[in-house]
Amino acid sequence: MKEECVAMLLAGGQGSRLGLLTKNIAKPAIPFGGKYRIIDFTLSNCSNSGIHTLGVLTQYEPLVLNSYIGIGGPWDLDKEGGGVSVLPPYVTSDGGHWYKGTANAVYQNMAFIDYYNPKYVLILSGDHIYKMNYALMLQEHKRKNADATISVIQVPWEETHRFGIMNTNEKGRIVEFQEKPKEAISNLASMGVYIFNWRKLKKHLIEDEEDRKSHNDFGKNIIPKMLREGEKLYTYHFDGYWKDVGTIESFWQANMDLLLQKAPLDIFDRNWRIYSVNTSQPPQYVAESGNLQQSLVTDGCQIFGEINNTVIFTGAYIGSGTVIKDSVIMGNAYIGKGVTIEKAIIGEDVTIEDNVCIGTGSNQGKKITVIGQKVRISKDTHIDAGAQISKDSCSLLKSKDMMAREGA
Ligand code: ADQ
Ligand code: ADP
Repeated sequence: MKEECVAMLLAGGQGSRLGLLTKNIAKPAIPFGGKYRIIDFTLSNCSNSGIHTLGVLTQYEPLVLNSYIGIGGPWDLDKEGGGVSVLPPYVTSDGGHWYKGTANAVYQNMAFIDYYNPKYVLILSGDHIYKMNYALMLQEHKRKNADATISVIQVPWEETHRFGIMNTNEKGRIVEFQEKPKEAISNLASMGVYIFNWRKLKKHLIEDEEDRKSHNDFGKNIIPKMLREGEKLYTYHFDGYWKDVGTIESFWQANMDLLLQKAPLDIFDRNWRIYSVNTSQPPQYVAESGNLQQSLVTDGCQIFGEINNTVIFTGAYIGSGTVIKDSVIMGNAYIGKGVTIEKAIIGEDVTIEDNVCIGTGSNQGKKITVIGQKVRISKDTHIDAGAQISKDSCSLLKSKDMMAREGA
């Protein structure tokens, strides 16, 4: 089988900066935007860009992710080309290893790529929210006769330490590159989206594996190595909306961005659909006592309370007298009566009993509160803004009632 371009989607990072949200679930599988999981954006981009052969490299908490992706039907990736293959680390005759770094993950799957004998390989991350036509980037890559093309975007200076940062000459050829610098030379950031000529990349992956000091990472090792050795690396300027949702703050913000009247990322765009696995749920119901403003509310929800500037996923129940603002409420939440929630992320299958307050105290409206999946918060409990509550920590919470009884 021959494909011009094969995509490899890196989805195996631990996502530790997302704290509780990635406790039992890989970052790319985290619910986003009411109906989606984070990885839907990249999978849909592939499908919409005409890329039909895709390897998804998973390893950390892969269960939900693997079963979610299946054979790629919802994204229309099961019809042409090689389709989607989920590629976890596997055991070989010399033992086999976990994916050490991003480059090592691709190195361990060179046989998969070679099977399709492609001229180009597109490397993608599973944790970005954006709509991008990779076919246009490939066109540029060919036109410049590049060895590698890195998709770039300007980021705020204070965020440069999170990214690969570079300088180019007037022709867009990369002349300097720093991975996550303390002091950045520019604010031109790598989006972690790369196109390589496969023969060249393969050579560098093999050489990099021989270097015992290497972290076998694209940003730390492969890009700097290619630059050092005089390969032709070019930038491709992306001018749309792009967000790396690797932190609680950026994840919350990207959800909020969808709620603006002129959202910077249009999910209603019929020319660039974002596909997702559909659950069959009844339509949402808004009761007479219910009130919705500037919010995304998904199938199967029953709303008796007031919702403002909030994303609510499938199957939530929101009781009467409850007021929710600036929040992300994931699937199957049960929220009782008289609850107030401000600036919070509520995980899947959470139960919040009556009269609970979430996001109070001196940091109210400033810090994001996170309630991990399957947590149950008992009646009358107050949770300060900025707290992160998991199933283990939640037994330590005391309701106002209990504190009064104990004379606190
Ligand atoms: P980071 O965002 O820190 O930097 P990194 O940790 O390398 O990204 O992860 C990139 C992707 O690879 C993520 O989707 C992650 O899940 C996955 N991943 C991480 N380790 C993996 C492993 N061992 N096996 C399989 N998958 C793995 C990178 C670049 C920067 C660039 C930013 C843009 O290094 O230069 O600016 O992406 O977000
Ligand atoms: P974060 O930086 O938020 O932890 P990333 O998804 O960017 O999340 O990846 C994080 C790091 O986790 C990477 O440096 C990667 O090498 C490491 N990593 C990837 N897989 C595993 C794993 N199975 N166990 C431990 N660490 C891992």
